[in-house]
Amino acid sequence: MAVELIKTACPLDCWDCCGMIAHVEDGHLIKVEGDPDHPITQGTLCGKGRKLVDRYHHDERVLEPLKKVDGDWQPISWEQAFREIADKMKSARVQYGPTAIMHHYDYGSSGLLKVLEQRFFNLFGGFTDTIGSICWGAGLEAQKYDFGFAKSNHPDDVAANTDVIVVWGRNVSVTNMHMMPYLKAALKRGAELVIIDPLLTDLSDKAVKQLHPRPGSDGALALGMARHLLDRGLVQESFVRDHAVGYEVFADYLRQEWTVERAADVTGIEPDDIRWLAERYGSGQATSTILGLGMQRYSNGGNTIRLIDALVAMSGNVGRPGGGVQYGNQVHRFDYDTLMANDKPRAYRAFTKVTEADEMLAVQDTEEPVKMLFVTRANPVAQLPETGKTLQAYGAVDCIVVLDMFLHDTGMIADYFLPCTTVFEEEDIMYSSMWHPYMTYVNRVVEPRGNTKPDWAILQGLARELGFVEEFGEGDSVHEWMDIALKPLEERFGITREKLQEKGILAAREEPVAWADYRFATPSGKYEFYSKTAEADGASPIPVYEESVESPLRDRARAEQYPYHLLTIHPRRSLNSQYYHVLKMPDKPLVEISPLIAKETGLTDGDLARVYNDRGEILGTIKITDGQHKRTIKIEEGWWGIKGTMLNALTSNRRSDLGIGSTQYDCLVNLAKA
Ligand SMILES: Nc1nc2c(c(=O)[nH]1)N[C@H]1C(S)=C(S)[C@@H](COP(=O)(O)OP(=O)(O)OC[C@H]3O[C@@H](n4cnc5c(=O)[nH]c(N)nc54)[C@H](O)[C@@H]3O)O[C@H]1N2
Ligand SMILES: Nc1nc2c(c(=O)[nH]1)N[C@H]1C(S)=C(S)[C@@H](COP(=O)(O)OP(=O)(O)OC[C@H]3O[C@@H](n4cnc5c(=O)[nH]c(N)nc54)[C@H](O)[C@@H]3O)O[C@H]1N2
Ligand code: SF4
Ligand SMILES: [Mo]
Repeated sequence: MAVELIKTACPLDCWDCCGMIAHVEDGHLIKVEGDPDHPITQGTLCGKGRKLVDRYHHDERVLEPLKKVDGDWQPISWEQAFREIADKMKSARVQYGPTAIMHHYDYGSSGLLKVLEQRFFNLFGGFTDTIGSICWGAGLEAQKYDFGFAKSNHPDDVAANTDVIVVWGRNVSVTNMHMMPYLKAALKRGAELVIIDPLLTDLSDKAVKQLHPRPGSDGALALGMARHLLDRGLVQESFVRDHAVGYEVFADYLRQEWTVERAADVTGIEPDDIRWLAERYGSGQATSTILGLGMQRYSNGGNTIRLIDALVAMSGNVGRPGGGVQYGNQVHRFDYDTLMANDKPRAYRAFTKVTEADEMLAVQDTEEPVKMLFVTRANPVAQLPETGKTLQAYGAVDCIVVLDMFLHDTGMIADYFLPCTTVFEEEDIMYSSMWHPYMTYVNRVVEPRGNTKPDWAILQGLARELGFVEEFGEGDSVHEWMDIALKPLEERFGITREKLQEKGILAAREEPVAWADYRFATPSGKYEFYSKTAEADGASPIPVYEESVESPLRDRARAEQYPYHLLTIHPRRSLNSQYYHVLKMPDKPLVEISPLIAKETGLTDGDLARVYNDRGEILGTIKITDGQHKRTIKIEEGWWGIKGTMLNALTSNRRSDLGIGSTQYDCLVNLAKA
């Protein structure tokens, strides 16, 4: 039997959005490889991408709809599942209105059609939405104020034109591995690499210098550099005069409140290092600032990104080849509103993901409670901060419906578990708004395993039961939905569904340098050091630095009790919580500490330690790592509570300053031998 090769794309929520080729023999999925025709990812996949096949075949994958009866799971038919869930939805709607049904969703799949969830709830008559982003909300809002939206230079531009690469809080080789060849090409050409990260990364030894700011203090670092540019006359006057608004207000703030020395005190970085990097920014060389999401998961995270944007802008590195401040790339302007039926009159209430537990609990004894919770492409029990609160709030809901493939922490507390297909068993369009502008057509590779269905088909089944299936879309409407969503891209770039199907991969934007025409998407049309939009939103109109809530400089008493910063960063081998059951993992996470922490706590390699604060505690195995910020602990996130580690029991559910993002890295803890 010949092996059939079918093109698809990796659905994982990753910067790279790789093109993939699935190998199928006699209807059986054998393996996936990278698609060499993908202009960016060029035929390579990471381990997680290759292991998507293991997720597809996994023994623990749920293949039948399940209902919890007296604490045990019972397989039921789709008909029964649809009927019972629809009945519960109807009676909640009659008694309390549609907002009694809440929807929590996240980035479990980057498929375009996943947003049909919202179409379903809108057509139902409304729901309680969960908005904001525990992932990158603060930084997105920051870039909205500064630029209009987040847009990045093309990866080729970094490879060809950058002189100084500043990787600022992005763990490139782990989370964005297809960036590596571009960085290597730039380094080979003679570009310099600077890393700004409290932790060591694989790139650390390739850098001319790494700065290790105290976690959460990057805004002060940007301010110290900005002040140095000002003092040395290294500000690009033509940019701040002709293409920006509010620069003078920001410059006054710099003059009045910031010096390099103050920035050094706040960040713990040597003043000479701050000047050194500032002079690189102001040297006239092309400097590309590659931001990750690490430093915006703090209570001051939005302003941190705005301050970095301001530094890059005043140094003349916005809109120039080899420059830019790369945070995200929101160039795929699909027509979501029509696809989601957002114009449908409906009852709508929005909670914020990061604080949804508090908001749910606050309404539970009112006339507008949450009675049912739908969770799709997310594992909030594991991934939302302050697990204790999530469990309490979810525990107060009458019925939880989870659409997923595995019985993870959230699946286990559901009342109905509806098994969905994997990327290999459905058609879709995959894109990521994080980095490159390409989108890929996802062909169906194999038939659905067992009794699984694509998310849209599950929602369609419920819509039929609820009486609005015609409006939702009957039969296989996948192509029609794609056509609706692609309309604006057809108008701007000539991208139609047929063309995408034929070509496989197309870019939503061709120009290599973001904002090269200096026509920004802000209300003024310029770069906004001073944002009236921010002001109207109740935020500071210019970016300012404030200590994060769990900073030892702000809350000394807390820092005495919990003297170490905990960074629960993204894992090398898993994608958030999606692989912990697929990988052979040790029982407990590694807790990486500096030699100083080892000395202060008396802990040594291999010790079992308690990591704790007033919110919770976990157990882990100590590893001493030299070279990371001396008061910072690293643990990779994504563990499963039901397998023993509830990592987010330690983190707080405070919101970020801008963009209702999370503050999961704004977290002080203590350590003790267990
Ligand atoms: N292998 C793998 N790849 C992934 C993911 C995964 O789970 N695993 N997740 C995907 C998702 S959902 C996302 S959002 C992205 C995230 O991609 P990244 O932003 O690259 O990853 P993070 O782990 O969030 O953090 C990045 C870096 O920020 C640093 N950092 C933390 N606090 C600070 C600070 O205060 N200042 C500075 N300068 N640096 C700080 C951390 O030490 C870390 O090295 O990756 C995507 N890719
Ligand atoms: N402590 C700490 N917590 C964090 C972070 C951190 O750095 N530290 N990072 C945060 C970040 S950046 C993010 S993005 C969030 C991620 O939070 P989540 O998105 O909730 O976490 P994932 O583990 O990616 O879980 C996604 C789920 O979607 C399922 N899934 C995959 N494809 C599909 C599909 O097509 N349909 C359906 N219905 N389900 C599907 C997967 O099986 C998986 O269970 O976590 C956040 N939480
Ligand atoms: S997880 Fe990221 S790097 Fe890995 S295959 Fe998927 S898109 Fe590519
Ligand atoms: Mo994320």
